[in-house]
Amino acid sequence: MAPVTIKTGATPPGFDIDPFSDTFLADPYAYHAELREAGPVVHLASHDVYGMARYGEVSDALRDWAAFCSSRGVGLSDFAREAPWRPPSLLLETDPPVHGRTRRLMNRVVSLSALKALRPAWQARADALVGGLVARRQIDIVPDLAEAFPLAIFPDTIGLPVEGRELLLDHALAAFNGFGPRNHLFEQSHARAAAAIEWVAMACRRENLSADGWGMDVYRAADAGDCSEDEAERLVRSFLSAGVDTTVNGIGNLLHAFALYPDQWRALRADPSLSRRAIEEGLRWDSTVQTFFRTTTRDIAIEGCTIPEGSKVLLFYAAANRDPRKWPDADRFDITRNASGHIAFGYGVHQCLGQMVARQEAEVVLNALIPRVAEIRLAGPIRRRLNNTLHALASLPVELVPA
Ligand code: QZP
Repeated sequence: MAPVTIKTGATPPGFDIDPFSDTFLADPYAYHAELREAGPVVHLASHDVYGMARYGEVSDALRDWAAFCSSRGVGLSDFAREAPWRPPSLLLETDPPVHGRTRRLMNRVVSLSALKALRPAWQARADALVGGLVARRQIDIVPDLAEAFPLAIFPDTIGLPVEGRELLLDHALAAFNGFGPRNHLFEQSHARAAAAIEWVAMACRRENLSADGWGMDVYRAADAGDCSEDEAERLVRSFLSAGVDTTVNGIGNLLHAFALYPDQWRALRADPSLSRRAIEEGLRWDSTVQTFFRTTTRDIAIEGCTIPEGSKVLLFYAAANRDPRKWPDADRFDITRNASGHIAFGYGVHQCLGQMVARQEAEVVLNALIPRVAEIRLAGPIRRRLNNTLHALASLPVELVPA
């Protein structure tokens, strides 16, 4: 019998470009295609970590929380080797069974009935805000709408102090840069966010929360014995870390897509029942959260290559969401497509706790724009706000052409 060589343990193909470099972050989609084509798993030489960018492999890894764990951090830093820059999140940076307890508690706070109750007030705020913007005609979508709307409703939803709320934006940008390497984005945003981090720590304490917000609901869960007082404080911090810049850039990226594809805006106006599909397609086409890491708890074999135990693996959610193996004509923004199955909100046990909040925010904003705005016309060059984790805009100047 002829000897058979079974090839295992091979090293994945190398990829030299730093995925946290300015050039990569400024235009990630060009590099995502290269990453997907290089193989199902690559070795990212710039940080000696592994990377996966195809839909199948990224979603398989997200499903397998035991082999691809979160408790060693979902950033580049391995909590088993380095102390985290802040106390770990009790949701994001935990594994089952610890995760299940905090997650269930938070799921009860962010309930569908809680959201439904908020919707009329959110719609009224969106209508008033957009009405004023259409009257001005020339606006910058990022500060004037994408930042202004979430800041108008989310702090009230949590029950935060009024003074200093705008610091939430800097706080979360630093948190999201904190998942990357200690590059200039990390250092600059953290230097800038010192006051914001202090404000958030203050705002999360029981005595600073109003009686009718989701923050106090978390403390009520502590009173009922579902978590400790210290855990409640850290869970409220999760709302503030996760709930602001994500929805800001989700709304910004969606409206940017409509500015680039005026035919899609016309299609939405012709059939506003497409707005839910449009939101999912916006998330698929330009995913706010571009990447997160996992850490392997054992050797992982993928098509003859091995990822050793204890490796950091960078999962490119945004690349998976444009994988042509999964999505026909993947680079096209098409609000009539069925984008369900996208992993912009992640997948598996950690799938976004706030996804229904994000969707409701986007929906009321679209509801406000559809009857009032005939066209979202680009009126100048966009500026990006480079971030190690988020695909973010600093400026999106447009003319809102009145309907
Ligand atoms: C989740 C936390 C919003 C997610 C994309 C990421 C996230 C960030 C922070 C936290 C949770 O602090 O719990």
